[in-house]
Amino acid sequence: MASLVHLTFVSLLIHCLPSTFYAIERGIMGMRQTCTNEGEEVNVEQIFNIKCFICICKVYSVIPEFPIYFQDGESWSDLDPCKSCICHKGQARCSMEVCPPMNTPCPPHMKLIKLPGACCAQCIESDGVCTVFGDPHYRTFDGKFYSFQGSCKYQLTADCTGGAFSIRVTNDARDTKTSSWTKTVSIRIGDMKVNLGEKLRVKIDGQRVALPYDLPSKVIVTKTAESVLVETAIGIKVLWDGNSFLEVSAPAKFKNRLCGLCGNFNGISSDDLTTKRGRVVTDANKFGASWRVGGRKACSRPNTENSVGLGGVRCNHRLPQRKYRDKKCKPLRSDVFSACHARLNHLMYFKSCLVDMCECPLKNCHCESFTAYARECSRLGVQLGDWRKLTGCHSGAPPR
Ligand SMILES: [Ca+2]
Repeated sequence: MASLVHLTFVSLLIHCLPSTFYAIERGIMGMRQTCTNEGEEVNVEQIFNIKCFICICKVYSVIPEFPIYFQDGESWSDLDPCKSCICHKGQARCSMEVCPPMNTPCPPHMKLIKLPGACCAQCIESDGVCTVFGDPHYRTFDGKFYSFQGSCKYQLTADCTGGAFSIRVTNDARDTKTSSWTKTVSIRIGDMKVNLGEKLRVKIDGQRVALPYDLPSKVIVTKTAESVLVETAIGIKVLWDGNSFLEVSAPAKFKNRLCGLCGNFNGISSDDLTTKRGRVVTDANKFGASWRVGGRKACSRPNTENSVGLGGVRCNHRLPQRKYRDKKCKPLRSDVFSACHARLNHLMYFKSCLVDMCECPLKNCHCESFTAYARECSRLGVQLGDWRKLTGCHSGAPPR
């Protein structure tokens, strides 16, 4: 006689602790469930493979096939720079960062920049820019304007604290009595020398190089139709048009460390005419001469007193020319540049233009001030339109 066998299952009360849940274990993937029955009590008639598991969060990132798992209480913010999350009982609880609008103004000398990996753009100290243009006029890192027509070799700028770099310029009088133009630019970064010569020729450690030139982790030199750009690994950049426009950019880490014709980069323009001996002067010629380097043989006008020009006063006796100079420089005050007038005073550029027109062995000397003004406007975020076409200035450094 057959007997009936009654299988009796053990009834088990499951009560998982907070932040845990019960589930049937199905290999490792069985764990990857959320806390749906967290804290519930259940009677189960099957004890095999029933367990309490810690609640975890399953989060999909860039690659959906490979979700990321977080333990209860674990937080993360590296999957999305704008989102920070915490795993709470199997659910990701996230808070989103709200960014200020992109046109939020920054304090002076700062720029709104979104850094890689950051959620919002933030005000970051902009690079300091020193500009040399015309015959020549200087606008220092701290925004001080002056004219200095010395025709020797000078320290334009250098890291006077750490000695990381120096930039020297040799000026040429081009057979004029009182003017000068940048002839060569010598950049030293550590033990490497980059020399920018006439016709945009570039030498590195004395050897002529073809452009573009890339020395990894040291320097990149590129050339456009009208200028050469040297970008160094320490952040110093030099742009030169081979003629009359030179621009040096220095990152904020060099603040208070520089000295030379481009000033000390301490954010204060009034102390920029500090001589090599540390005296603050008002005479640009005294200041400039103090930064002369090399011997007399580097001077192209050796017989003139201090090899220095007479600055803006030399045109005063040439009044008949005044109308012509005014006419040539007038676009700076006109609608061509009006979009920028509220952001950047054009007066110093206009005065520089008048000086450049006094003694102009080349064509279009007035364009040099226009180029310098347009580039500074561009840095301030002002769109000018095609000012070159409107003014007939086709040479010089390209606008950014
Ligand atoms: Ca200063």
